[in-house]
Amino acid sequence: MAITRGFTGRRARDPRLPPGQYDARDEWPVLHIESTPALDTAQWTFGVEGLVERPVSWTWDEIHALPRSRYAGDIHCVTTWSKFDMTFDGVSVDTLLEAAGPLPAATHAVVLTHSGYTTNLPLADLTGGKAWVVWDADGTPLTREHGGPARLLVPHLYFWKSAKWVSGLRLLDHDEPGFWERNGYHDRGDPWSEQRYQGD
Ligand SMILES: Nc1nc2c(c(=O)[nH]1)N[C@H]1C(S)=C(S)[C@@H](COP(=O)(O)O)O[C@H]1N2
Ligand SMILES: [Mo]
Repeated sequence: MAITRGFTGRRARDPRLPPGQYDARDEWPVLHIESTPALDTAQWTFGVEGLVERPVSWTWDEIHALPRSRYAGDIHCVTTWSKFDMTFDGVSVDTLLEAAGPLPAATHAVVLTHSGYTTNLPLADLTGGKAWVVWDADGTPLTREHGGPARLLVPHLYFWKSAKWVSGLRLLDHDEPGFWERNGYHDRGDPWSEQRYQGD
């Protein structure tokens, strides 16, 4: 019996998979450096500060009163796992920035968290429908280890930009490296260009 290997046995690489990544399928790894904080939604706040017309801070109830926004799509971690077709619900960072009114001088942001982790982004990567503060993943509240009650979501960049237990954004007129960016990770982290480490 003739066996034609290759025609049925090999699957094409999924075009949604950036270079060097694998499909984690049902697994959603948990990765963070600090210990998981126990944050009560009654105490949780999110603020926009720095180079803005009016610093704004929202409580849990206040941020839920803003227009909802959903991301449906893929996420990519620098440790090489990707997950397809996730949904996250929350509010668009555009909505939050609009309320604070970024000053013309603002070009970058440092993302702040309730647990001390930081990461940095050009404002252009946080605006235009590309970034969210989210509290639901795949229709259920974010678990504490995945950043609950709420985390940042910047899915077009490697997942270390998506700070868990997010507490706010500080707008700056310059780039200021966050935790991993000071410790060898790439400043921007575009998975499609494999910007994993400094010098990539
Ligand atoms: N507060 C905080 N957020 C963080 C991190 C962290 O160490 N602390 N690690 C980042 C990294 S490197 C990754 S890959 C993702 C992992 O998110 P997950 O555990 O929900 O998969 O969280 C990001 N956000
Ligand atoms: Mo990561």
